[in-house]
Amino acid sequence: MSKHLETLQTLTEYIIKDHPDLLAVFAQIEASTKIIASKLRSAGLEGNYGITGTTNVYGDKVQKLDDFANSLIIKKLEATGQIKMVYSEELQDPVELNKSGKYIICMDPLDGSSNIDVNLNLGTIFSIYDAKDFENRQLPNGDKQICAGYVLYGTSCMMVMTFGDGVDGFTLDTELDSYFLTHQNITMPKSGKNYSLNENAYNSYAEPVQGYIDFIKKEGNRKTRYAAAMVADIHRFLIQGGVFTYPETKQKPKSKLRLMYEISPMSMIINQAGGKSLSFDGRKLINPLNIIPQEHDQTEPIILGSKENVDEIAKFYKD
Ligand code: AHM
Ligand code: MG
Repeated sequence: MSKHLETLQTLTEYIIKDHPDLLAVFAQIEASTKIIASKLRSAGLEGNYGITGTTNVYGDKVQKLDDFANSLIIKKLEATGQIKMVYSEELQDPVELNKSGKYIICMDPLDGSSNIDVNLNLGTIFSIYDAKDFENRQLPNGDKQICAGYVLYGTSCMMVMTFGDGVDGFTLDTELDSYFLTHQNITMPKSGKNYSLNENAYNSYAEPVQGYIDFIKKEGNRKTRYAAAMVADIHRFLIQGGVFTYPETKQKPKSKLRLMYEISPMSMIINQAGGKSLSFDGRKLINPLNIIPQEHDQTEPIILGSKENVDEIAKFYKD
């Protein structure tokens, strides 16, 4: 073996060293994501493609593996005894696991579900909050996250996370069944040529977004990168630079992506890696981490990525 794995910190060592209170929680997130990764690899063989026949709170058809990932993570988290509430993209209502639990978890158990049946990239997104900060079922707001992370189920399985002090990435060694710290202190490029945006919606975008699309088309040296899984696009941009957008449209001023499950955790990660994240409140661009959720399934427009790319788009909102 030429991997020098003995020189790399494991996820467990990393958590023991700096966040020992979260050891049980991370042990269970780790276990869940390893099982999900394995289920995804064998989905075609085990007949796990396809839908359950139900729809979620957003009207999306729930895939069998969406349901599997959601139930699995909740069950694993419950076993820690430390989780007060779980809010999930796949739950109609949040679940209370332990009244006196120390933490609140928000998650998108399987992001990019349209990729399941075609064997493409998927992710799990999670946020951890201190339950003390949110009495009486007050919804957690992004700037109070104590940790935000995602797992990318790609050619390798990777966990990327921040505790508010930089971003680190761990790669799963499937032979040893452990995550190893392979990407320390990820700093994203200040700008990049990549962008993720559904240009087919051009006619329904508002003027600033149309202006930006016209501008980059005229310039002619950008690269569209659309994985249909936010985790995959963001991971690319974190490493290579670029900008991810899911903006407001005339028909849907609140766009599609979920504040508590997708926007808040990804914004914290991007900010911690030196990037930038903006939402739009209908009048002006705002920091999405300052939005106080009114509903757990609230959606918001989002632009996030390399700082210069985000600032470039922001100019079209000012003009
Ligand atoms: P999901 O969590 O239901 O899978 O939806 C979220 C995904 C994002 O990951 C991705 O960026 C976006 O939806 C793609 O949307 P669309 O399929 O409308 O292009
Ligand atoms: Mg999602």
